[in-house]
Amino acid sequence: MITIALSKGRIFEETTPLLAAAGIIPAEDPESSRKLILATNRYDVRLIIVRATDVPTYVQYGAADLGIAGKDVLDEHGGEGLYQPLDLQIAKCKMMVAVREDFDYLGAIRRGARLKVVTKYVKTAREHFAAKGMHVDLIKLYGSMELGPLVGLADAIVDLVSTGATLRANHLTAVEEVGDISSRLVANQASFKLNRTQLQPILHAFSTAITK
Ligand code: PRT
Ligand code: MG
Repeated sequence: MITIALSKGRIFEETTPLLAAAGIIPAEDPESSRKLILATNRYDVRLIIVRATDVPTYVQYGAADLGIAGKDVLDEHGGEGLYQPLDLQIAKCKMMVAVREDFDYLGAIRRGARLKVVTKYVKTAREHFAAKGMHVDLIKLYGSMELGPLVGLADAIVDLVSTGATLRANHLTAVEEVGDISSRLVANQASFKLNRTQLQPILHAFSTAITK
């Protein structure tokens, strides 16, 4: 049995065509079903529905053979025990530094001010500012980072941006790019060797179906 770990929402939606290309059709829609284990049309493939941030953990420990997770999530996890054979080019966005529209970010950097930054992506943010030689105080949040600068919790946020609508709605503006984000196929290293004959065709179908 091949187990694939996925999160609901945008990753599931954008993965559905890739799964179809590999001849895998989920028996149910996770948005309407409350089941956490979904059967597919293939007797030898099942899907498990987990939080996006938990996908690497399930695959690392072998509870899933394959998983699909954002580069943002994988960078924070560290990638131990995982192969990352494919960039699926789905769920694309950018990791950005953003501040209030009225905040002078470049001026603050020039003055050498010590900025307070809220983020869910502490490791990524730490590495980004360290590479720039900037001293920042990082404050970990689990969501709604956009609120931080509005209520005086922080000067800046590090978060994902796709359309920019969330920033605009909260009078924030992106001032710096941290990196491009897309979702990757990840595989458990031991399972990848043991189940090569079952996994290879899925990988091949995914790589052929990727829209660049
Ligand atoms: O939602 P939940 O707390 O369960 O977990 P999650 O947010 O980690 O999962 P999910 O399903 O929302 O995101 C899964 C993956 O999609 C992420 O790990 C990213 O790799 C990718 N992705 C792509 C995004 C976005 N685009 C995105 N725009 N993840 C989140 N966002 C959020 C962003 O954090 C911000 O709050 O959308 C908001 C900005 O969107 P715009 O369009 O207003 O700019
Ligand atoms: Mg979300």
